[in-house]
Amino acid sequence: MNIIFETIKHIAFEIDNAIKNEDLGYSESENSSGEDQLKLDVQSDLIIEKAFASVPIVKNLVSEEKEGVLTLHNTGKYTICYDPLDGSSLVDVNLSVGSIFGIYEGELIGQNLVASVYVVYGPRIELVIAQKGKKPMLSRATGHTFHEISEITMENKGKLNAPGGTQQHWCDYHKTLIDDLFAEGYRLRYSGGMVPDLHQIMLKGGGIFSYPGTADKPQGKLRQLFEVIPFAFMYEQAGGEAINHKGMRLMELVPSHPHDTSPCFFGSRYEIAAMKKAYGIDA
Ligand code: FDP
Repeated sequence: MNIIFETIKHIAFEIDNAIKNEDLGYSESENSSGEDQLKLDVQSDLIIEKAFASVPIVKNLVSEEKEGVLTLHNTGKYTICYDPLDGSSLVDVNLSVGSIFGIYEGELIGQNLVASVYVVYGPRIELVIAQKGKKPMLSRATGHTFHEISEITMENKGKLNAPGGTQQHWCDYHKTLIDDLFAEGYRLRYSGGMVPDLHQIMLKGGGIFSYPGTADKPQGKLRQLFEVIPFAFMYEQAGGEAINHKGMRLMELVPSHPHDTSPCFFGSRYEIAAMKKAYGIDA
């Protein structure tokens, strides 16, 4: 597994370099979800594919930017599902973006995720690794080296509220949840980049990030294999919780297609309990 983590560190520097120096325009293609691809999306995807091509333990790659599964090494053990540049539409306004990696062993279902990693490209490059039975570990880059900073532990209750999805299409009980949290003193923190938004909530102790199902997107927007399950694992390992609109752990998701999405709620215990109450889910 360490070889995978080391490869991701190498990838992080290459993608950071591309973000800082390459063309920010659109490519001529769309990804599997029908979104226009930036040249940077395509380039980041290629950087990752090239890097894992020389890591025999990696059997398959599944990318947010590609349809289907790419087999690299038939004798490999792990499938890496990744979003090469999450929130890439924020690069042109110079906000933080990220890469997310879910490492699965066997069938691509939540309970087969064995580790997850994300990278935040912000004023500094930060990387968080989560493994079973351990608190997520935050590392920060200085020069071309990552240094471990600290384990991440979420508090029981936080102060931040990151509400995704178009408000116009929220259902009444979701609106009530969000309004009640603000009425309790929660502060709005939503940049439109899942990685920095979830990173901020974890590092500041807690809060809630939600991307619900809405009238226009009943299954939400965020992809199960590349975004939802890897972050659900992070939050659970940090002492938080991650559930869907029915109260099911996101780690129990069984995607039927690599690009399936799911409504999702990530938070500390207090805010997830508030969400369950607002949604009428038995505790
Ligand atoms: P983006 O489309 O820019 O890649 O992955 C999807 C994502 O960003 C997340 O990073 C982000 O949290 C979400 O979409 C933002 O969606 P909204 O614009 O609907 O808030």
